[in-house]
Amino acid sequence: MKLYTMPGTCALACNIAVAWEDAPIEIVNLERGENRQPDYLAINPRGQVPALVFDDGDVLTEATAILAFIGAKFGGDPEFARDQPLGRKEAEALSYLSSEVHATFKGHFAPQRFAETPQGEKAVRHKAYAALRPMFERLNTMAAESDGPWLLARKSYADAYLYICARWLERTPINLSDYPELVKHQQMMESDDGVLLALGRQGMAVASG
Ligand SMILES: N[C@@H](CCC(=O)N[C@@H](CS)C(=O)NCC(=O)O)C(=O)O
Repeated sequence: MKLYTMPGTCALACNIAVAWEDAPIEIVNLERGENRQPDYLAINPRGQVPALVFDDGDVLTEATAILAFIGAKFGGDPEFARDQPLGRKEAEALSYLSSEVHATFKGHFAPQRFAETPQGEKAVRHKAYAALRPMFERLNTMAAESDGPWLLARKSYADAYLYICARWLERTPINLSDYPELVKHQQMMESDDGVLLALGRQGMAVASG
């Protein structure tokens, strides 16, 4: 199996899960732009990462679906099964990170999708920041209530997704330091061998230290 990633992208969450499970999945780290070339468009016509290519040629896209597959196939902990309390919470957190937080970042990374003029794009970005702040408040509260530093009671794939979403704040006017639990979260993640391995495989450096 091959997992297609690109520096700085949400594919990092899947890459971290691969590292945590020591799963036999090769990481193929594209350079920016390669995702829009015919070779990759043949894999994912939307030109987005992540994509997981199976040995029989089948392709799975969508970060949360890939994480669900990795957990089901390689994750050995029954507490993360979807019919268990922790597994239910992990599914909920991943859906929130993907469909709410990640989707809102599109207003920052691709404002042209939602506006037709430079002024309109500026307004879209402004709206995205206004929407992201309470989302990061909520994530900060979740981490605080979980007894920290993890988002849930224990380290989960939601931490991997949260880590990359929090890294995207570096590219916005929002400061991670406004969310102290998430600063601690980032530091914990960056002291984790699996995270460091995944960062290296994706051509990324740590944010802290
Ligand atoms: N819904 C998809 C979104 C994937 C996505 O937005 N990928 C971005 C990186 S985070 C991407 O590949 N962007 C490159 C592009 O669109 O050209 C998922 O959750 O996997």
